Amino acid sequence: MNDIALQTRMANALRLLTVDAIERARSGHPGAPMGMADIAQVLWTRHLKHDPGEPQWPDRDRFVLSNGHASMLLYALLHLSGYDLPISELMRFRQLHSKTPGHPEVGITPGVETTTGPLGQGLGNAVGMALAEKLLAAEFNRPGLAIVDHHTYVFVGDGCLMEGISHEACSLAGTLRLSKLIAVYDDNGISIDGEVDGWFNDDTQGRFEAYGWNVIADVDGHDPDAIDAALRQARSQAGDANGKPTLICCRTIIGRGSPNKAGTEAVHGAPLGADEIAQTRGQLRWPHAAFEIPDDLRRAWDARERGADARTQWQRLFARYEKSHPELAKDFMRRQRGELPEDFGHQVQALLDRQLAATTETATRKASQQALDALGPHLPELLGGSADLTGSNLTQFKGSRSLTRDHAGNYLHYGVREFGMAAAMNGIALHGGYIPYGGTFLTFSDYSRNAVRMAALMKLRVIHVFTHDSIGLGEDGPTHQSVEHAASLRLIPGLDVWRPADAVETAVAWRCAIEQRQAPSALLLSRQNTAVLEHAGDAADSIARGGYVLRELGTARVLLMATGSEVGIASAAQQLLFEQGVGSRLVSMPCTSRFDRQSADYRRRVLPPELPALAIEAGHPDFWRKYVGRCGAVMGVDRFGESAPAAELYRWFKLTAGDVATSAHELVLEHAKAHPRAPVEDFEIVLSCN
Ligand SMILES: Cc1ncc(C[n+]2csc(CCOP(=O)(O)OP(=O)(O)O)c2C)c(N)n1
Ligand SMILES: [Mg+2]
Repeated sequence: MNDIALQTRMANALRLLTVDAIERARSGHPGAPMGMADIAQVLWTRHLKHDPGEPQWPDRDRFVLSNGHASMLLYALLHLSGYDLPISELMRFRQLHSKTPGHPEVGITPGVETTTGPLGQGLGNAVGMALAEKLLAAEFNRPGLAIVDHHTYVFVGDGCLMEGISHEACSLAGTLRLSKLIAVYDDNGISIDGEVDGWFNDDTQGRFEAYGWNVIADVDGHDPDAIDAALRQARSQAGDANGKPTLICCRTIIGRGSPNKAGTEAVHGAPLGADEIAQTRGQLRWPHAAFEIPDDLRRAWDARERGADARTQWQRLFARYEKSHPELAKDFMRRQRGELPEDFGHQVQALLDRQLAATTETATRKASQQALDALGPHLPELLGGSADLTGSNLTQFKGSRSLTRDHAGNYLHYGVREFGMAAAMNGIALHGGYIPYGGTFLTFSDYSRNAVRMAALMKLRVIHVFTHDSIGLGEDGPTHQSVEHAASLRLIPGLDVWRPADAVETAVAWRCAIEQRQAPSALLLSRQNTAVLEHAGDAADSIARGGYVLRELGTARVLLMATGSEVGIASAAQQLLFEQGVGSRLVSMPCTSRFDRQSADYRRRVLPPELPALAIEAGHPDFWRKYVGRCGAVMGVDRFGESAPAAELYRWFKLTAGDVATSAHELVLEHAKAHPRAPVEDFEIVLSCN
């Protein structure tokens, strides 16, 4: 297709759908869609391999709109290409429960590959997608049967490239030579505050070349032939072993087509207004009413036939692959569906049996490695890694292979790039074929936090291994000791935060995280050894409920609830209390969100409201208030830590078994005072129990 006039009209269709939808919603960002319309038209009609009738087809190209505020561009593209996104949905842009939310959201609009809006993260997702493609190709392709062979295209704006994550993600992509990653930079010189020259004056070309990227500079982003040539050039080297990712820098005019606002920040994020839209129609010679697209343009845009052809071709290829490699083909499809191998349950059971019989104290990070050692070899889809803390996070299991730019593998040394790692893991999960997990210290979860949040929003099976989870890490001191992190991660809706107490709970946490297909998990693990706890035979089921009665000692007058390394301490306190004549119940709460999802009846049975409750966790106490109530008590750490050996810190912060027993006593007394009919005379109150 090289009819320039037709292409310009096709791009103008994107522009007008954008401005009309935004005007109708009285909200949105017309600037970037109008500026990138020509680029989008060329990419989507001449290069992108996609099938609107089958948006999930495995070998489609991936398209990511990292500058997600340009969402109307994507909706217009999907609509015109023939996806199940009728014009009525474009007319409901940004309205409650429409298929056209404010920023693109995966799972809501067919054809949207990832949720974008937090600038820079889409680029991080795209790096993960391109990596998944490269690894999957290395694993599954056979001579003459390249069943995995697609590109990842990502649009980025100035904002994406200003964000720090773009450095992490692009440095990694260059290092790993992700040659099928093609980023298109909307170099319009404008962001919200105005001309970016005052705050973004990098040599972008030099920067990306230094990362090991190909850079195609100075492309006129409004010249379809120039854009096409750049895309061709980017694709031509994409299959080479030494190929590089490509950045195409397109000079564009933000809001192009708007006579009075183009080229200014005024068009970035506000409706043009009726007058300006009328003038835009004039300037673009667009005689059609709002939401009206002439038939010839509809035909030119319609990608259904071309898409179905491409998919059918792939299906034929896959049928041949299936014939010559039936086992591989079966495994490929299983992994695409996100299903686990048939023997997964058996492997988990064997691990659980071993851990239930174990008698040595172990750190839960070590128990996590044992779980990986047991399960990893049977789960080829596990794709692990760490942000340069492999030896501390214990994330690499026996027999797993480190991948490099030249060798495939199932373990990635992400380098010191926590946010980049988390965003890439989201991309890997979105791509399909892998279950990504990655490690860092819990304290640095703050660095990755928004990507963890995005995983939860997108309902992705991504597993974060956060070790060194409290003051219990000891000598590294307050910079490394988590205080508020467990509580604050638990506030992310849809994220299961596990803080297992021993090897058995750790094994169950891994099982649940792997089986949980529609949500991310964070495993908070100790550096220091934790006690060996005695479990009932059906422990695995109880643990999977997120909270359960671990031990009842005597007739309970007080309820102790704890997580992670503090369960052992609470258990020792329970013993002390018992010896002093105070019965208690010990509840382990390895995953509060799972506990919250249990029936009200179950929750009441585990935490009977009449029993005064004391929560113990070496972290911020506020979170536990919802479980202990106004009359309960919480023992935690509400200030920053200190540098010292772990045992000394537990004494300093009053989190020893003796401290817990003392507090439990006080609570029992207070409760007795507040509830005079409680039978306090039955047992001896000992106030000092050191
Ligand atoms: C992480 C993050 N910070 C801030 C914002 C708010 N924001 C949305 S668009 C934008 C400006 C982006 O500039 P640019 O990428 O050049 O977009 P253009 O104005 O060219 O469309 C900002 C600051 C955001 N979406 N994400
Ligand atoms: Mg800009």
